Amino acid sequence: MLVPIHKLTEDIPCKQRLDDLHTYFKSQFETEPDFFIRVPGRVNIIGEHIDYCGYPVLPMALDQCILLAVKTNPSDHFLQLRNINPKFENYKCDLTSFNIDLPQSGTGPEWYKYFLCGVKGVFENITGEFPKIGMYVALSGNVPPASGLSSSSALVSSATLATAYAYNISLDKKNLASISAQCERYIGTQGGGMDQAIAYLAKKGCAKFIEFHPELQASSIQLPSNAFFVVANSLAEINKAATSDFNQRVVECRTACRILSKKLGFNNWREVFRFASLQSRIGCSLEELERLADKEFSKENYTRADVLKELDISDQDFNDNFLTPNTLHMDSFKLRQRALHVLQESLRVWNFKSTCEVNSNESSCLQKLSDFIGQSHSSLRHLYECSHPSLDYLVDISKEFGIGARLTGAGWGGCIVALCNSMEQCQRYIDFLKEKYYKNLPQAKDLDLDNVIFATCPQNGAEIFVF
Ligand code: ADP
Ligand code: NG1
Ligand code: MG
Repeated sequence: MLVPIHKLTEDIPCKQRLDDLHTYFKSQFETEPDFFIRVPGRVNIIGEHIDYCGYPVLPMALDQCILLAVKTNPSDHFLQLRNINPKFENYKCDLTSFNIDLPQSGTGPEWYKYFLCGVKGVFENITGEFPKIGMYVALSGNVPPASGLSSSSALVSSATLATAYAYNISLDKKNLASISAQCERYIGTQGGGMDQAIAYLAKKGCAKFIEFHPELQASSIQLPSNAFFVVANSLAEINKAATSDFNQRVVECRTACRILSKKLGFNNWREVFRFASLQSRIGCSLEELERLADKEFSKENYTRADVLKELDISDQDFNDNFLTPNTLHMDSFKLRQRALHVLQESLRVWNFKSTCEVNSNESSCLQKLSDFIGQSHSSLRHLYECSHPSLDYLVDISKEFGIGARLTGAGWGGCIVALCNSMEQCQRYIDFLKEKYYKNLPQAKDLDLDNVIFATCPQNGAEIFVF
């Protein structure tokens, strides 16, 4: 399936933003763009921190998206980037020689480095020598950044798509999703591919069940017609590439998986670092793997020495081949808790999917879905420890209101997603959170609440627009 190319018509939902971007592009570059790109953010309904373990997830695309206006310039080889939001500085580089060097610590990478990830990803997929052509690019984004709605992957995927189209390489959606997932890792985080997959493969009206093992696959899930989703931003921002929290969880999962593989006597245990691969090799159910993890990981906390002993490897080997540059300091590993979260969360995704499939729009069905959502948050909070006090508070007050909610995206800040049973309930719930949460924030009067708390339904994936 190829990324669709549409004519710019009047009935495009983001037409006004495209028009504004068009005007901005002309003011910046004094020329017309050749084409436009739209790539959506996403909300993950259930299945958190399991994509990088090879397990399926269940996201849907949002209205909020990254838009690009692009013109290629075969007469030079410079990338010139502008952002309609003046907070983000202009950028220019030579496409024949650029680097994505990352800041040592503290603040996250500069915004344009996410764009460079996409360019680099495409370049690596063109074989042989090829001439570099210049690109003028203007960007407009309204996915709340650093909030778990995948602004980063919408940005990286938009750059991949723009570069692929400019360089005339295949517009196959799965191929582009895989390239985008791989190249976003140049930003320093070892993500699993959910965000880039939904960015390309999303379909209006459906959530997607996205599988990664043995290969990328997306099938449509018809949500019950009485299921309505609200996204609420805690406003605690967290740039995932600015801290090592995300990669620490990835490392804990990979380590737990390798230890189990070794205990089970697999000779190539080093290569078995995703639970989904281990499960296929054993040929067992998720429940059986969970029982195994429960039995084998008896400690609440594993020190580095414990891990080295379990794997029978040296400290040097561990640093060189198991850790990432920003997790070299790790000396505490909660293997049991992380493994149990991953396996139980994966089971919840399957149960959520089958509940949707047998659904008769009865309230008992919605109650079940709501329970899975509540259990997911609790597991992320207690076993995976990636929540934030503001997220926990939002989930707790939602429960008081009778609504199941959970953190969505990587966590440590960002948004919750909540399940309501009607548009009317969405509106009452939104009003309730405005009163109970947003009104009390110090920045209350400056908030654009429509982009902070909103009802949402599944949108299409990436598209190209031409004149
Ligand atoms: P998210 O959960 O939104 O994916 P990340 O921490 O992974 O959060 O990525 C957020 C980063 O992506 C921002 O700090 C910024 O560098 C970049 N980004 C997101 N949206 C935009 C935008 N509209 N313009 C420029 N950069 C953006
Ligand atoms: P966000 O919150 O969008 O940065 C991250 C990962 C996903 C997935 C989720 C947790 C990236 C690009 N994205 O999302 O792959 O692991 O966390 O479920 O690393
Ligand atoms: Mg991200």
